[in-house]
Parts: sequence; structure tokens; C-alpha cells
Amino acid sequence: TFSVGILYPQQSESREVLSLDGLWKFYLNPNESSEFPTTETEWIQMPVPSSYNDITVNSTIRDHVGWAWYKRTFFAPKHWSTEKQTVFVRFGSVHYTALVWINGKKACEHYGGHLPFQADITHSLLYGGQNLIMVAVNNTLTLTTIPQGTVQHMNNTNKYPPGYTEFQHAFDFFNYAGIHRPVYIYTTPQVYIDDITIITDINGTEGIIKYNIEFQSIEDILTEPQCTVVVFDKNGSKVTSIKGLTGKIHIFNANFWWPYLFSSNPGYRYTLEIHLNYGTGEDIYRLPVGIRKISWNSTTLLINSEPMYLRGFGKHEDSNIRGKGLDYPLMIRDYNLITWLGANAYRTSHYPYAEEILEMADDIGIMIVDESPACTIDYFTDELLEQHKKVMKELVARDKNRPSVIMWSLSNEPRSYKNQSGEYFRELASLMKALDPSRPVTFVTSSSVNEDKAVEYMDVVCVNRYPAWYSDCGHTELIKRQVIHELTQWHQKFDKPVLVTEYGAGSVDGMHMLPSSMWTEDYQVITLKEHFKAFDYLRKQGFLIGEMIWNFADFATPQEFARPGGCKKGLFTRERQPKMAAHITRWRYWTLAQSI
Ligand code: GCB
Repeated sequence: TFSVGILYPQQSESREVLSLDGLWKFYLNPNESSEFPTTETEWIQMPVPSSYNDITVNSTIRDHVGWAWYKRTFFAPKHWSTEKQTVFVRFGSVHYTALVWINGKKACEHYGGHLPFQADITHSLLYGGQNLIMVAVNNTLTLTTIPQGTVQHMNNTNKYPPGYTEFQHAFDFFNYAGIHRPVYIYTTPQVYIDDITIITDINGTEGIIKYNIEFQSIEDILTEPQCTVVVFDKNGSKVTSIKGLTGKIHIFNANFWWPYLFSSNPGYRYTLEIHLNYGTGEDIYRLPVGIRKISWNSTTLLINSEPMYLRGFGKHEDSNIRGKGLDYPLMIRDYNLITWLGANAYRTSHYPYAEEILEMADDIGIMIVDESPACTIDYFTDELLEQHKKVMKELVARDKNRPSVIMWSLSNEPRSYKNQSGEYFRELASLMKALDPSRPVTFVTSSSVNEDKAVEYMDVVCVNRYPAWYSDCGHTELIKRQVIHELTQWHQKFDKPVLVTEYGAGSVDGMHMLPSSMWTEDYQVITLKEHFKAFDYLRKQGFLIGEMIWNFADFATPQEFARPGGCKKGLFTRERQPKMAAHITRWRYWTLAQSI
């Protein structure tokens, strides 16, 4: 069967889900081939989901660039063979290239991390018996992958042994690799719901849900299946129901989806219970839906016609030991810290985060700037553009129904001062408008106002800037002047709302000095405070739509002299304990929330 949808696997009356998370066997391929490991291969234990890099004490595994193998066995229940159905294997994400085999038969290939993919494995399984799944993973990046990277061959034998290579990338986070998110096997009935697209709108107190349901079938069918959509409120009471594969649902006196601290009932979602009937068969899938409408103009971003001010930060999927692997305790700890801070937004810097993480954002009411993995693009080629478009389509397919996603970010800090970047981003922005006209599109610039070639095609200007850190070191007294001057210029030149997506300073937790000095917690606090002064001035000018600190927590980077054990610009340590900066941010964000 051909599948276009990438709905999250869900158990229902008609669907079974089997988790393949747990311990897999792992083997690092020392050479550059993806050939099947031989029988003498020594497999070690590897948890899934997790990055493989920091699990062992072996720097060869930590720093590996190339192929790695995963395998495990599982049973497919016997009754699956007696029912006409499709069985899929679905990966939340694998870094970066993934080849998957079931019982020695190739199931699929996928290029690029951070996004889900799946394969129909119905005809490869042994039902009522044991099955083997093998996954080859390759974390090599090239100039035509998203993101970009290079492998350098070092030929100077005075310095390097023969065959010595060095992997390089321009982005500032450790290139973690492996099976990073949950792996599921799931079943669908003969005729099944393949995809759901919803667009919501509001009209006074009325909520409108436009929906469209795509179905697939194992065999050709002669008539259209019947579809019934039943809407439930948050308490599980039935609100209304409607028939048809596509339609418009009206909810009178609806509860809208609002951001955290904006309403007493943020993150409100209804549930659409979709019944797809064909003959005696039925498929049931439940989709939570937040009703909200995003609009924007040259100064303001609005949700449900109310102007929004984003209080947040950039984050990373990063923590000790598991690297970028999805970790539920960490995820909930992070959301507890986010609400403790009084934040209402963050950017998924610099790639799409796990679906489980966005699900929480929907639920709590956190506004998400949903960023693609195209971090720090340097060489703009047609081949890369094609790859970038493919990634954006996959991202929209995955996240289009999420109320938390309020903006798409095409890239972080591409070299947008280069001439070719203009046409490149013009094309991407128009693709996004075709895929989803309901959300603003942006990318995050670090170019100067006068040199940037791509911001003009965006709906919102997003800027990363580090006064008194990457320029004028030690001079926090310059921050207010520089921030006010630069952000005003961006708005005046492009006539668009401005969002500060990164600013801040590094601090080694526990290090203090008065007068303050770079890398101390004191310096980080003063840097933030000086920015707050500039933001307060700019908010009165009316075009600033939010402030985001870099970064929520300290995170791992490649080894570098400017990175003492990673990037230290976190409000929290990598262990998620507060630095001084977290307390003043909390003070500011709660004050802002109450004054809005
Ligand atoms: C940036 C990048 C971010 C880095 C940060 C830094 O501009 O967007 O990925 O981590 O600066 O700390 O240097």
C-alpha cells in the first residue's frame, strides 16, 4: 500500500501498537560500507531511544562518523495473519540516513534526522513467530544533506596517520546519532485512515474546524468508505458529529486554544473521533484539536485576534548520557521548568523536536516556532534546495495539525548575506505558503540589516544577536543602545514584526565576580537585564513580538576552545538546575504575563 500520511501510531478499537523501544544490539562499522555485519561481529547492548555516542566509555563510539548497526527481535502475533490488515514499522527519527530490513528483506530507506518515517512490512513478517529487524544508521553529513557538513581527508603525514579523516560541521551542537525516538510496529485495518488535515478558524464565539480525511485500502475498492466524525470536549462529553470525508464542523460557544497564562484554561483541545467504515470493517482514530486562528501584520502576531508577546528561549534536545534520545522524565522536567519560568513559547532550535514533546506543548499551551533541521546553510545549490523542500514537506505533514505550532522556521543562521540565498529562500517561502497558508513563515538571520538577502521574503524578522558577547566583550553597558538601534533598523527596512530568537551570555555555573566578568553568572544576569531594558523600550514602539533567550539549558557541542564542556548559555545547567539567570528570567516573564 502507498502511504502519504504520517499520523502518530495510536491504539484504538481497530489498531494495535507494539513498541520496539528497549535494548537493541549495536555494532559500529569501522569501514565505510553498509554491508551486513558478519557472524563474528561483536554486538553490544544499546538502548532505544537514545543517541549511541555517550552510552559507552569509548571515544571511538562517541566520535564515530559513518555506519552503525542496530538489531533486535520481536514477535508478530499469530492473529495478525488471519485478519486482512497492513502492518507498519514507524521510526520517530533516526540520525541521519537509515536503512531498515525485516527478516533480511529491505523495508525502507530514509534520509535526514528529526522526522518520522514508516514502511509497510505486512509481507515481510512471520506471524506467530520471531522476526528480526536490522537498521543501518549513518551520521555522515555532506554539502547536499540537511544540515550540511563535510568529511575532510587529512593528507599531511607529518601530522596525521594515513586514512585520518576529520568530520566538520558549522552548527554549534554535538552531532549525536542513533535511533533517537520511539520505534513502533502498528496495524491498520483493510481500509484505513491514512491522513487527517484540519484547519481551524473562529467567528465570534464560534469555533470552526475544517477537516479532510485521506484513506488507503489494501485492495482496490469500488465505493467510497463512509466517514463519521464525532467531536468530544475535554471532559469527554459529545459535542456534535458530522458525516463525510471532508467537511466543516461548527462549535457554538467554543473553548478556544490559548497560550499558557493567557487564559485560565490554556491548551484546550477537543477530540475528533474519526470512524471510517467500509463494508463490515471499521477504522477508528482520535485526533486532539485546538481551535485557534493565527493572523499577523507588519507589527503584530495575533492568536484569536489577540496580540501575542512571546516569552521564551531556544532549546535543544540534549541531555547527559542519552544525548538527543527522547526521554520522558527529562521532557516533563523541562515543561515544569518552562511553566515555572512563566514562559509561553520556544523555538525548536535547530531541528524539529519529537512528536511527544510537541504534544505536551499543545496540551499546556506553549507556542512553538517549528524549525527545520537546515541549520547554518553555507552553500546554496539546486540539489540542496530539493532536499530542503522535501524536509519542509515532511515537517508540515507531521506538524500541520498542532495548535502549538504558530510559525515555521525554514533555517537557523543560513549565510543569508550571500547572493544565492535570496532566490533560495524566496522559493522555500512560496512552497510553504502553498503547503500551509495559515501560519507565518520565517528563518532566523544572523546577517546584518544591510547585507541580508532573504529576510524580505519572510513574514516575521527573526534575529540572533550577541552584543557584549561575540562583540564588545565585557561591555554590557552597550547592549541597550545596540539592541534598540539594530531592531529598529530591521523593522524600518522590512516593515515586518521582529522577534529576537537568540541573545545571551555563557556562564559557568557557580562562577561569580563583582564587578562581573565574562563566563560568570553575574555577567549572564547583567547581559539579560540590559536586554530587558531595550525590549521594554521597543515594546512601546509596537513591532517587537517576543524575546527568546539562548538557551534554555547548557548543551553539548563539538570540542572547542570557546566551549568549556559545551555551550554554557543555559538558564539551567545541563542537569536542569537553575543558574542565577533563571531566577531573573522568571521574575521578568511572570511580570510580563501579568502586565499583558
Ligand atoms: C548562535 C547559534 C546557536 C549557538 C549560539 C552560540 O548564533 O544559532 O546555535 O549555540 O549562537 O552560543 O554561539
